Amino acid sequence: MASEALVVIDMQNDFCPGGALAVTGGDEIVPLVNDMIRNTEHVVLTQDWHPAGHSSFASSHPGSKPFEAIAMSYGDQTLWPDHCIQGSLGADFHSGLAWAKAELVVRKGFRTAIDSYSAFFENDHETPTGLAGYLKERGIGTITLVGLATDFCVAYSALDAVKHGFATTVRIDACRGIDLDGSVETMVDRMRQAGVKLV
Ligand code: VGL
Ligand code: ZN
Repeated sequence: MASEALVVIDMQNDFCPGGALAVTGGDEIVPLVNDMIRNTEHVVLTQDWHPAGHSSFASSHPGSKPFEAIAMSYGDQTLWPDHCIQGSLGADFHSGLAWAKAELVVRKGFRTAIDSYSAFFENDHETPTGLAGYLKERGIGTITLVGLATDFCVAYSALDAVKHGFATTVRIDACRGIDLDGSVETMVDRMRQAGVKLV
């Protein structure tokens, strides 16, 4: 029988207040996410995990500033402050997150030349992370997504989940967004149109 999983996206220090790419209210959702972890049988976490000098960092492109977009071989890429560097404190999960129960941690963004918002594909929309195969092999057909950030990693993960045929819910109350130029509204619309259930 197909079962379900909770996928907790990027609940890391750098996306919480005080972090390098802080999402407003990012830490507020920790208690709710913990309740959901407690109440779901299968839990998967993602962890943004960049090498120093990653190509998504504005610091790797002289003359560019964080939050500008540049053209990469795989399409437009927003540039970010240095964040979630492999092994750094900023890349650790929020200290209040009840992560111990997780059956899998998917790390993403570890290739210098390409960013990865989605838990399923890198930003070329081609290179798989392995998560779809893992879930399918485990008989998991239904997923609920929570975490950071609504308009980037959560949204792209949800869109790819639907493409893979998973029944996909985003618990919007357990997410917080970065919101660059209305990107939360844009991505919420895109998710709804794609058939993601937004609760
Ligand atoms: C994210 C920007 C850069 C996210 C990760 O988790 O939404 N956003 N890296
Ligand atoms: Zn990142």
